[in-house]
Amino acid sequence: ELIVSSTQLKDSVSRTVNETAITDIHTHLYAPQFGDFLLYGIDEQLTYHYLVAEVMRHSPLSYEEFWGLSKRQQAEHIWQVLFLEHSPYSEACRGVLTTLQHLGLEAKACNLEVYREWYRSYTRETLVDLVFQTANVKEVVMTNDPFDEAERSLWLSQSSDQLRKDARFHAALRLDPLLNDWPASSRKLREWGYDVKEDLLEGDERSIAEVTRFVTEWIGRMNALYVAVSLPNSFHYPFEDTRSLLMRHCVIPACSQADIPLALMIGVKRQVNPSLGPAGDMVGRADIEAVERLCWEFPNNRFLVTMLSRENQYELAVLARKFRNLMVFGNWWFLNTPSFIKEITQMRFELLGTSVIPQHSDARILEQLVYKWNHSRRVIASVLSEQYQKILDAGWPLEADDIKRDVADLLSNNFWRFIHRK
Ligand code: RAT
Ligand code: ZN
Repeated sequence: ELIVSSTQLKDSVSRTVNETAITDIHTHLYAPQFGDFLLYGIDEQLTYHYLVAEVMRHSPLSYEEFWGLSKRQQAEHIWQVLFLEHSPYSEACRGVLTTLQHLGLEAKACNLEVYREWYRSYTRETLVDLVFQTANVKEVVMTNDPFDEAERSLWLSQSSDQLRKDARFHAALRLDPLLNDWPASSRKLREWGYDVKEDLLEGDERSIAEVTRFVTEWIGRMNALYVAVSLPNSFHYPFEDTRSLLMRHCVIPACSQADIPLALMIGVKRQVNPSLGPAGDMVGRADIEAVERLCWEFPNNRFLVTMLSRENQYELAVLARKFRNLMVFGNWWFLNTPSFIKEITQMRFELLGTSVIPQHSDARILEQLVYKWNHSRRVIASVLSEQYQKILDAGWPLEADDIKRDVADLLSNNFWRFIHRK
């Protein structure tokens, strides 16, 4: 079917974007087999750390008082302050509303019991089905941390086939502690039977082999699609530090051995206000040359990269023009807001055409898949329509099937091709 008018174009693009099932390449969700690890429900949605940061700007409570409340009380406080006493139009507040709307729930219930009651007729499994269907997401990648004691013991106690039973959930091996806090991680590794020195020096073949063994074992145990790390805005590479050494000699070689990419999420300044707990992290502009040097030094490795600072987006997109082993993905965290998604996605489409992964959800709570993807899909469809309109204007004959192909690439296939699976 040939696209001949602007109305037909807009319809076709928005229909295709809505109907194409998503592969969500970075979330904090867990398969139902992980039990309580999978968060859901109105209380979890309302106590999302994005909303905690917002409520503390209005709340009369001290940090200690807020954290002293039970989860239900925190949720009630946030509902009262952010939704009833002010209009909930921030992205994180609006997200809750979009989710309620798409799940068929009342927008402004007189109290949270109304919502809690609704959830009682669902199990983890049936809610996962409902949410995946409502969000039109076909599969998600989890964030799996072997340094988290609870998660580690789950992987070690269950057969990993059991944990990987639900094919909609894939694992990613997250290595923040290893690369960002070596002193503490090296102690743990020793406890777990890896012969590593805390004072890690270039040429310490034994420690290097042992860390590589640790990474390789966990890639295998999880059947990880990629290895991931979030890095501070002060990240430099190469650099005279343990992180550089571990990346160069352990993590990157383990990735090439397993033929999987390394995902770098760069630009988070952790805990600038620890009183806010998980809501206390800040953004900082980072050094793009670190990514340039990695892509250059390891042409046979692949890097999935997202950066937190708006100021880094342009240079990151340009860098992807220079290195085919670099895949830019997502609008991360504070950038996962419509105005930035629009600006950044448009720039990426102009510089990189269809060879990007425009978005991931970062959902921590199951139902967030609904709003994060609803909001992103709208922006992606509108930016995409503009790009297609420009080539129509230039006389290019555009078919509805071309749109389908491109959208499937953007929302799913680019990822699978980049990681060499499927
Ligand atoms: O977006 C978030 O929920 C953050 O707290 C982080 O988890 C971030 O996405 C990360 O993966 O480090
Ligand atoms: Zn995340």
